[in-house]
Amino acid sequence: MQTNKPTIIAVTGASASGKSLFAQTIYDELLPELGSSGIAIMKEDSYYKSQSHLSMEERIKTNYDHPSAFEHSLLSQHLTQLSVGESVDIPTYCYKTHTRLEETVHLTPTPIILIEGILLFADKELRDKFDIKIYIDTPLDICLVRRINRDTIERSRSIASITEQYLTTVRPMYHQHIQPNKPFADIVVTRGGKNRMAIEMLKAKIRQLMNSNL
Ligand code: UZR
Ligand code: MG
Repeated sequence: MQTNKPTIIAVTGASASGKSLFAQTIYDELLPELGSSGIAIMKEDSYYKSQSHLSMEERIKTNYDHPSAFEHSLLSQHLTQLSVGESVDIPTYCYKTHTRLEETVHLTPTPIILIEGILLFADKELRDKFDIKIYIDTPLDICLVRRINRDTIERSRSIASITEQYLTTVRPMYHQHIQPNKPFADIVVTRGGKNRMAIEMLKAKIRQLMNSNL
């Protein structure tokens, strides 16, 4: 039976900045010692709104880099539920069909919850739920190269569609809704998931939190 409120650690930054790798590395390296009842990982991407009511042509035109593309209210509600010890069912999103799938992922609260996503700092209500706020500060040209490699392989995209999306939404929305929220961060991390010192410092902080919870 868990008594203490979970510590929620948010990792944000541009698309393909290394957020997922940063959060996943911390999770993978702490899992053996903390166990799945000690640490959990979530993605803001799971909360993309389903575009199932639109034609494929319209789905492709949707601006997925704007805060309104996410059901932040549901994410916020889930974080509140986890904070009071309740389990949640996290939606599953498919980037290929741009829809929410039937299946959900059941999550029971853990003392440490990592969450990563591009627009986590864009909503005040959501932002206020985070105990530790981290911003991954990777130059946009590096993000673009990574995004081309990733989206052709993992998200079934053509280079033409990636560059088109990049110019119409990814880059402008970064300047409007991601980078301006950098000052909300407690910690700004360079080099994303490859910054070993930042990873080690976060792991040390998490271990300290776990020990003080005992
Ligand atoms: P990360 N995205 C899609 O390309 N299609 C979707 O159906 C939903 C999201 C992209 C989105 C954003 N934007 O830049 C990225 N575009 O997923 C966020 N265009 O995911 O942080 O893992 O890069
Ligand atoms: Mg990612």
